[in-house]
Amino acid sequence: SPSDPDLVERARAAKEKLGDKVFVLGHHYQRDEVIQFADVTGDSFKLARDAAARPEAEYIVFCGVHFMAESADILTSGDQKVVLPDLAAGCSMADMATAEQVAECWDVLTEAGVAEQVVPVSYMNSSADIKAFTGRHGGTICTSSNAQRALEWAFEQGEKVLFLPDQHLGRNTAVRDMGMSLEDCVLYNPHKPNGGLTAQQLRDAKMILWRGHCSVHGRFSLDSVNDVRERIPGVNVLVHPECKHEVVEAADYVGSTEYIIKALEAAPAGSKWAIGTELNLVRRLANRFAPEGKEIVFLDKTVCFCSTMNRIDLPHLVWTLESLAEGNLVNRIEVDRETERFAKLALERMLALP
Ligand code: CIZ
Ligand code: SF4
Repeated sequence: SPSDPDLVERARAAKEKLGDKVFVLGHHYQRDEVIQFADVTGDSFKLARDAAARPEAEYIVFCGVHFMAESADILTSGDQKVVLPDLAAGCSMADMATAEQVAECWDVLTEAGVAEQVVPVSYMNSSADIKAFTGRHGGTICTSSNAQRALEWAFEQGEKVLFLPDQHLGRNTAVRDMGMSLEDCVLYNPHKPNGGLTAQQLRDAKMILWRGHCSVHGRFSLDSVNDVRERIPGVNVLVHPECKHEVVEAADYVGSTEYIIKALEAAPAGSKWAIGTELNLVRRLANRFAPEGKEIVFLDKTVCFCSTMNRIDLPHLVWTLESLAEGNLVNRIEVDRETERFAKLALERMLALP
């Protein structure tokens, strides 16, 4: 159990024994029982950079999901070992775009005669293989904070963007933030021949959206928004751009995790907020801001954790820290050098965005 004093003490003791050799990263969506042992918290990109800023730490324990640990391995030095406390902590969205599917998509674009005009833009929430594909084809990575800047850059390099793997972030950024129309976007379905698109559709499109989504943010609906407005008069609806387009259109504010936190910090006492993002984070924010008189509720009526994020729990963290303290390197995440080279190229293009 989260408050099991024996487990809490064991985690504390193992961490103390490891000292500066270990640095524990906690993603915003992690459980409280894990977050209490994090040296820093943040979104996936901030955490990867925080890890790189700690070269003295031999072990980076990444409390998050697999693609995040890969990104940390790519951005840290070769001597640092990135460890994921449960290897089954994947991301269903990242899994929706495999290296084989994306290579096949590029063949489809080539046959339609458009590949030369296409610049890939891949969301941070993707495997190292997809980041490497992006780097090889002249594209960049983006986060939910800089997606618009990444797209603006990409449209300076070419006429079309292939956006991977989150259709919602791609569509919301193009339509809501950049004034494109829904007709400028087409959806590439990797499970259909030619992505389910004709060569003419590919030639006409500006945004080719990969058919991936986040199962957590995808759960919010227009009904969730209408219900909460009825339940809580005067509520401000604030959602993450991984939500469906209709939800984003109905919301009052849209932004990344860091944006959500800053908006709540700046909110006046007495204000009411319904937040459309992962539940561990929303609950922590609700508790943190309740003493300031800010009422914060989860946008949906039903609970909605990220099940893979939640795989990292206190028992897994204790096992990981005790293993490392005994000199056993467990659950290392290591990206091969060739993949790392091109994935890093794509990440560096993002870092160089204006
Ligand atoms: O939905 C996620 O997994 C997010 C927003 C992750 C991240 O930190 O970028
Ligand atoms: Fe993946 Fe969604 Fe979970 Fe984030 S919240 S790790 S995008 S499934």
